[in-house]
Order: sequence, then structure tokens, then C-alpha cells
Amino acid sequence: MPAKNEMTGKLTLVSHHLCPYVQRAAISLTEKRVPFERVTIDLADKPDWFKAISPLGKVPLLIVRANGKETVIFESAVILEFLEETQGNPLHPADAYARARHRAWIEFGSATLNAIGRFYSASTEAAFLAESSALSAMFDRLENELADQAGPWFGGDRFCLVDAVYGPVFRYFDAFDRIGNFGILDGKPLVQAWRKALSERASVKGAVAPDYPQRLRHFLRARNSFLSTLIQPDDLASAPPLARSA
Ligand SMILES: N[C@@H](CCC(=O)N[C@@H](CS)C(=O)NCC(=O)O)C(=O)O
Repeated sequence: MPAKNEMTGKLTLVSHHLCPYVQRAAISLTEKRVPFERVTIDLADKPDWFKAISPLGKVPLLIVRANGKETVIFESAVILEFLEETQGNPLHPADAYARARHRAWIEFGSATLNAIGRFYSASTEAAFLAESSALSAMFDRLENELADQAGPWFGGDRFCLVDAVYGPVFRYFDAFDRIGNFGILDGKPLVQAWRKALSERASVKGAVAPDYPQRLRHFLRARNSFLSTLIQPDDLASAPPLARSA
């Protein structure tokens, strides 16, 4: 039987500059020390080859070329599980109960990304404040969950897939903090400590390009949302072309 890391050939991650779902796959690949190529597309002008192979029209896709065959895997959670099954350096716990808990909190991470999207898209101040409270309540739950953990990572002393999911979640707050003090993570010391540890992890830092902060700020400014109105046009002049989707 081949070793796990011999079971897959060349891997290509089809990406977008801002996508947090792409980032979690990139973090997993980096943590596993699996070489991969990254192809970045413009979601506002999707190439025909991408439309042909992406059933939901979304990134990330993982293209696996092995034994003369090409397989396209879509949906980030499925990509993460595929990498767990085919590559070494496991990022899921070995115990089935712990694994179920980790998978559930990955799902919660995706729900949190949706809540973040509603927060930065809210069109009125009232809606913005409601979304801010909803997000804060989600991080309260996370704070409770972390109370039983030793840290610095979600599962204790080993970096895991839940960490790969929350690195990109917390990255949004670097942009939000530059815009204003919304207090969403206030009074949540365990969440704050986890955010800090994740922001210093090489795989998390390297999952985006150096111009990510300007791109995200430009994207948020262009939403025409309540949050957009709070963004000063200071560094927008030098921002790269508009991205349509985060
Ligand atoms: N459930 C999907 C969500 C991926 C997703 O929403 N990707 C966004 C970019 S972050 C996308 O490709 N949107 C398509 C578009 O903007 O047309 C996953 O986990 O992979």
C-alpha cells in the first residue's frame, strides 16, 4: 500500500484573493507540508474553464492530477476531509468523539463567516448593530467552548483543522479594528488569545498575499453598506482592482 502522501499526485488550489474558504485549504496544505500550486481567478469575471469544472461556481476547487487522471473536488469542508484521508500529518484528532466535536466547530466557523458577511453587508445602522450583537453572541459560545481547553490551539497543543478555519475568520477583525471599535470580541479573553496565536502562525500568515489588507478594505468600502460609510478613503487610492466577493 502506498504511503498516504504518495496517493495523490499534483495538487492545484483554485483560489480568490479574499476567500476565507480558500485560505482554510491553503493552511491545511501548508501544515501538512504538501506542495501545491495556486491559481487565482477573478470571481467578477469567471474564466470559462472554471465555470466548466465548478458545479456551484465557487472557489475553492482542488484539482488532483494523478495516474493520468484529473479529479476536481469542490466545497472546502470536503477538500479538508480529502486531504486528511490522503495526506500525512493529521490535523483531525484520532478519537471519534473529539473528531465529531471538531467537525461541528468547523461548521460553526462557516456559520460565523456567513454572519461576518451579513455584518459587513448590513445596509442600515440598525441592521448593522443587530448583526454586530449576533456575531458577539456567536463568539460568546466559542469562548465557552474554549474554557475547557488548554490552548494555545482549539484542540490543545496541536494545531488542528478548526484552527485552519478560524485563522481566516479572525483575519476579518484586523480590517474591522482599523475601521472602528465595534466591541464584538470584548470580554472574551480566550477568543482573543486564540486570535493572537493564530495571527502569528506561519501557515495562517502565508495563506494570503501581502496586499490582502488593502484588497479587503477596498472590497468592504465598495459594499455600499453601513460599514462602508465608516471607512476613510485614506489608502484606497493605491488599492488593487475591485474584488467582487470575499
Ligand atoms: N460552501 C463553500 C463556500 C465557498 C464560497 O462561498 N466561495 C465564494 C468566495 S469566498 C465564491 O466562490 N463565490 C462565488 C461568487 O462570488 O460568484 C465552501 O466551503 O467551499
